[in-house]
Amino acid sequence: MKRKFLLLFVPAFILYSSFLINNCKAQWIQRTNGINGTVKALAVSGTNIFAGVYLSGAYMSTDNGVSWTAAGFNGHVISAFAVSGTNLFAGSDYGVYLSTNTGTNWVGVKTGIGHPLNVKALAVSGSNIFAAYSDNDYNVEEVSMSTNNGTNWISVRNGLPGEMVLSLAVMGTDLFAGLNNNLGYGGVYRTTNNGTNWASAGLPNRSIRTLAVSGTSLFAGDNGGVLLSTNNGTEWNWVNNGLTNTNVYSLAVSGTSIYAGTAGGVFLSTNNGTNWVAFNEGFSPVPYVYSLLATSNFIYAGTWAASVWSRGLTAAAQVKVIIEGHYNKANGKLNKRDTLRAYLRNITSPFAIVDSARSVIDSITFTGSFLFSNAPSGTYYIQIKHRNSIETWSKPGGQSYTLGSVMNYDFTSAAAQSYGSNMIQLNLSPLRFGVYSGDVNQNGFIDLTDVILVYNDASAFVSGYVKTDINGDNITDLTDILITYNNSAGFVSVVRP
Ligand SMILES: [Ca+2]
Ligand SMILES: [Ca+2]
Repeated sequence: MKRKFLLLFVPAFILYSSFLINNCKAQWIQRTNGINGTVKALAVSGTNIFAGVYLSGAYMSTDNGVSWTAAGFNGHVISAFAVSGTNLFAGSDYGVYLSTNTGTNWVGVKTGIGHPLNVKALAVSGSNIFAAYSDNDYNVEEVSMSTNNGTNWISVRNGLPGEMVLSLAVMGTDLFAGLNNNLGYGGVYRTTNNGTNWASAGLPNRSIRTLAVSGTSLFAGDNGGVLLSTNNGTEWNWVNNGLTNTNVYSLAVSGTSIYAGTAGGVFLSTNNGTNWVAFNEGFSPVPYVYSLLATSNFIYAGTWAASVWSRGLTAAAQVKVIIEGHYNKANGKLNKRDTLRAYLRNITSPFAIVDSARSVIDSITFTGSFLFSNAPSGTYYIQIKHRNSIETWSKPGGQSYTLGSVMNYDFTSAAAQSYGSNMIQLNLSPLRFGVYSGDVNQNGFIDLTDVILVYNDASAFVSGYVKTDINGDNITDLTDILITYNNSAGFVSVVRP
């Protein structure tokens, strides 16, 4: 008998555990509101996110990638952006353009005379702007520099072979260029004097699609994976451990996190490339990631034919809440770690939902980590929903939320922490309050209907993860009937703003 129980219990527990883990993590969300197609370039300028969509021009988002509007270059290719103060440069198939008003207007600052320039890469080093481009008519590969925000340009390619420059990266006062391998050169080149001279910095015969800098570490990505040099290109080592797709198109750095965009999604290394882990939760299907942008709060992936995806990197809101039925007064813990959904809602009518997140409430700390991905900084009500408890809102006036900062909220310390003081006291010392349990049919009232639902399941000896198990012991019985009955006798119902 015991053996049989274990055999059933173990697979159920594994399923339940993986369910919990998946629900705790932030996920990639595909952004298709106002944008679609192949995204080859991403940039942040102030609080605006820019995306270059293949043959569709530039797009801008003012709400962390949730929605997008066209920002010029309709019908064109944007392969690179660069930001210098409030100046935003775009590298297009018609040359370099500058916007000083976050994409409202663009002025051509490096365009061909009578023929287009196909810009591949841009970089800002101090007050200097570098542009790498192909001259479409004369088929010449060129690198130019401007010291005055694009008004004048000089050629700075002395020492570079005649290969196309695919990528540029700045480390201190040095500039590195990643070359295509079409004419038998390829590799990485370095200049320490703003392009007056370039010298080889290794990796000959490789097409370097992307370069990224983290401190004194230089990362290069190509079709064989990621290479790392910590001595300005004198030596390179493959750092592909855990990189299950080595077809690398893009790299991004945020703090100590290195992200690699590949033909198999995104990989993350938090130890300077020593190990990588797949960072693909939410991708469906897993896209080719052509471009990456990591800000302090979000990471953005520009994909082949699948638009922009974004994912929150922010610290999660810590919300402390007790489900009445789950509280065990004898040991001061919860009978069950259960899932809650928290919503951030506007504080003015009609109190629209701005964001939502799911988390599991810890049975000892009564706290769940809710990672909100959409909401901008502001003041919100926190609304809590649980599968068989009364929907409960935070206290009047709302809570201040700052994107990227941890928001703490404690529903347990006082009844008045809930809107309308709509909670039940569970304990005197320490003083604890909980969310009313027993709204089995989730209609906002605990009444005879709920009591009958619990009674019927109790009569049928129902067990397991069911809505009629009010106290979280996986059995529906008299205990559950009593909790529901008491709250129905007290005419408990939802109190909303
Ligand atoms: Ca009900
Ligand atoms: Ca029960």
